[in-house]
Amino acid sequence: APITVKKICCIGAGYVGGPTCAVIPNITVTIVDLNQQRIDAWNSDELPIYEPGLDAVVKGARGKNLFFSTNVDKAIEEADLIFVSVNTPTKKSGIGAGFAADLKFLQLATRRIAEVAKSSKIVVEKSTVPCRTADAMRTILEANSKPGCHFDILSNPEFLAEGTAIDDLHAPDRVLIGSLQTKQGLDACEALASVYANWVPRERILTVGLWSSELSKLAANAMLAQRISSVNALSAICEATGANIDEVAFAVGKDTRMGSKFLKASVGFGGSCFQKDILNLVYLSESLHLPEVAKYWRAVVEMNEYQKSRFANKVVDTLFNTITGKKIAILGWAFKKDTGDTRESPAITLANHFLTEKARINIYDPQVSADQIWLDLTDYGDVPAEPIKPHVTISQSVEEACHNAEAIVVCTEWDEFKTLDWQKIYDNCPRPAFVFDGRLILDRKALTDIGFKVTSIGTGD
Ligand code: UPG
Repeated sequence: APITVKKICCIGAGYVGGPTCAVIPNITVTIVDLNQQRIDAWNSDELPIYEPGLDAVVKGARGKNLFFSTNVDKAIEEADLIFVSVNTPTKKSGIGAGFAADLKFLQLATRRIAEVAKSSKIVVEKSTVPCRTADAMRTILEANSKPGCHFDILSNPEFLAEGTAIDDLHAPDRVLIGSLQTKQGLDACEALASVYANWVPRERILTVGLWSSELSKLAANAMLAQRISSVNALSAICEATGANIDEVAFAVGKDTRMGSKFLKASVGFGGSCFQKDILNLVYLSESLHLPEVAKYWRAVVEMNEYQKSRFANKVVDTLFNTITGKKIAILGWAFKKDTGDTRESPAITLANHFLTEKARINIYDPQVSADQIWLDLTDYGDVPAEPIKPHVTISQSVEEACHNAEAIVVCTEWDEFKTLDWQKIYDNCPRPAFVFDGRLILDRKALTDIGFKVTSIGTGD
């Protein structure tokens, strides 16, 4: 008989686990995490992550079919299907440091499942992982399982983007499930497909082999990031020639073979996924003795680093080759709008660059806390805060951040930055007043008419 999933457990209450499980209807879902503080936050009025629409979804389901708990073992025992969505950060030391993913949390979770389970389970790898991880999980589970307990491993990578997570989850372009192509593997695959079929049309649920599923996730992110690096590389050519990157991207995107999305030039891509996944792909290519392939993908990350430093240098150049002692307002700290997430945010790179040049920086972001900004500036405690403290101010509003600023640098494309009272801001700035649009969102003409000297990405004038 087909397997019916009645109870789901999700290990890891982060950006992926929380939203993905919150949208599952009709089935009891318990999201567990060892971090008591995070679970408390999920159970409170103030959720631990900011995501448009998430509040309503969580508050509508919580206590009905959605539960948050630190009792990992109980949730594992009761579930027929377990999502593993723990974090898989890039290794900081040892083999593959700086490239390979650290699978410590994933393996701990897998071992826990093997130890605690008293009945058969479907275990779903949801975290983005290097290829072959599902295989490793399978080995761990099979080596540790009790008699009568059988484990099926599925790969089910998540494609949601932060800032649009709820919409992406409600109407995904596709759901991808990878399984072993055995009878049992295919049955498990069908059980998970039936969970999604509660709200996703069947033709959007793709079923493939384990490896293909894992590689598709890395491939999707690498190819998306590659589009941004391509457009950013072209933006440098535009600046040198007088062409306009928005016009070029628009013209290119009209080709239906290309499509118009993900062609926005910027100060560089950020977020927890792109760089990490590409580096995983680079590492995989190298371990497979494919150095040319590794080099190809590595260039996407290198172009991104170049874009960030190119932009930072431009600020310094424009301010007559020195920013020492000058006040610079940084508008936006999150890696993109509509999220409070700052992982790999280009704003961090820019801020560090400005601090190295001995500028004073004023930071404003509508969703990022001062505590988080300090964690980012000190690389989570690795860099001492004392020496930079006198040079950093965290502001509560744009007006405050821009007061007396010699340069205003837009790092995140928050909608509120488009409708600011720029005249008022201008009145409080020394002359000449410089604005740097790292996201191509400002009305260049309107700002120039006020008197600002505007520099944006990918335009020569
Ligand atoms: N970006 C640009 N130009 C564009 C599009 C995006 O500069 O045209 C930047 C954006 O500002 C951000 C980064 O690229 O800094 C990543 O943006 P986005 O992909 O929208 O956000 P993520 O939440 O990181 O989502 C990516 C994939 C998603 C995947 C997730 C985790 O889009 O499919 O699930 O990473 O792997």
